[in-house]
Amino acid sequence: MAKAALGLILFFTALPLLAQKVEGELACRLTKTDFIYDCMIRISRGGLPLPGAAVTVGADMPSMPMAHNVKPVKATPGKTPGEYAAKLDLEMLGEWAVKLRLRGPVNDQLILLYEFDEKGAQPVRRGDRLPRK
Ligand SMILES: [Cu+2]
Repeated sequence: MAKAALGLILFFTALPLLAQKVEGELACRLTKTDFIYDCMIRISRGGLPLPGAAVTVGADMPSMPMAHNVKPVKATPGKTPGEYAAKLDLEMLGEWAVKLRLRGPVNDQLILLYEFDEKGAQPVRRGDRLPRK
């Protein structure tokens, strides 16, 4: 009885999360110009590509609050559904919090922590995530 109730609770709490969870990932390449990266952003909802969103991309350095002022740019739809392209003009190498603002099929905001180096960008894996703002 208790087990069934627990199962029911898990079902109702997990289902909307799985169905709605919006996730993003970046694939970036440093261009010939210092600190300007060509980025492909992949956005999914519930594991499926999410096309048709208006995506604005900003960036900030968590370790240097107020030190940078990167102007948010609009991403353009890529060749594949759920892909968006943006050029990020970052001011230095290091760990950046890339902020994605989504409008359209979903209104959401994602913050992706990436380490930017001479080649591209790698996700920063940590136990805890930055809180959503
Ligand atoms: Cu900095």
